[in-house]
Amino acid sequence: MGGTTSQHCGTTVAPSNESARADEVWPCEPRPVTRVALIVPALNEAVAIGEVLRAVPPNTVDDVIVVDNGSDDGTGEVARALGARVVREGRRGYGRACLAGLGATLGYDVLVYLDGDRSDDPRDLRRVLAPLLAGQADLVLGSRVRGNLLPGAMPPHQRVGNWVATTLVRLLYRVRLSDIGSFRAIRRDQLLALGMNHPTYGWPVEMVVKAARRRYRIVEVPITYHPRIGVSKVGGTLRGSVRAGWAMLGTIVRYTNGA
Ligand SMILES: Nc1nc2c(ncn2[C@@H]2O[C@H](COP(=O)(O)OP(=O)(O)OP(=O)(O)O)[C@@H](O)[C@H]2O)c(=O)[nH]1
Ligand SMILES: [Mg+2]
Repeated sequence: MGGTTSQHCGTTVAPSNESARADEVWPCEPRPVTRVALIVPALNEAVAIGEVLRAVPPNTVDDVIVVDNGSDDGTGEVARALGARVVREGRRGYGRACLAGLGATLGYDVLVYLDGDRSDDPRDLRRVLAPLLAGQADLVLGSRVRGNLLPGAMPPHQRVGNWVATTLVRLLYRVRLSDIGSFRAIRRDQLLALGMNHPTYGWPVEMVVKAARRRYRIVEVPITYHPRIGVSKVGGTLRGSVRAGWAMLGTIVRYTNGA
């Protein structure tokens, strides 16, 4: 950990090159320091979370927060043992977990979310953060469709649901996207301004449509998507898929009227 660094103003620094004097004091100009927190919502992902955390490249984020959404398989303990900060959210729901993660990020500038089942690849973190840190985007979305969708990672019905959701977003909000997944980065203040409140699977699309309404610059970057480790709770089950699809479509329609 320990990502983007700053020069501390007013401090005496050792010269980094021939021309600098040994007693040179850096001027107290405000320097932008971008502090990045990674948030990983996790419900019963003990078999996957270790691999997720170990795959986070060094110096990409300043803090790793695992939101343990009431797991009973020791997910939180595994995450803590690997150095993550574990936040508990007892009420189930993907959106509630994401919101609890947001609540634990005071002092951070940029937040990046990815799933705890190892389907998202933390080795894509730099790629997802890059447009945001370069000031070229307000919301960066990892696109599995434009990226490397590994065999078995996304069942056919999930692809169809994704196509329906992205088509509706294009027609209703005039934003052209290839995918609405969960790996994304956004400035913390801009996320707070959205007033996120979907408790479950509507959260990812809520962020997208609210950002679109506010004219945030939304940029997609290709990412790799693996088959999840462990048992599928949503995409691989009919019940989970229907509930997730319903929450997504309801959320897309809901905010067309500015609710
Ligand atoms: N399903 C579900 N996932 C949660 C919840 N809280 C946190 N999560 C985590 O949110 C991430 C995404 O959930 P997943 O279950 O992987 O959802 P999915 O990717 O749509 O579907 P599957 O991977 O097929 O289960 C995972 O890291 C979960 O552990 C919750 O209440 N329900
Ligand atoms: Mg998953």
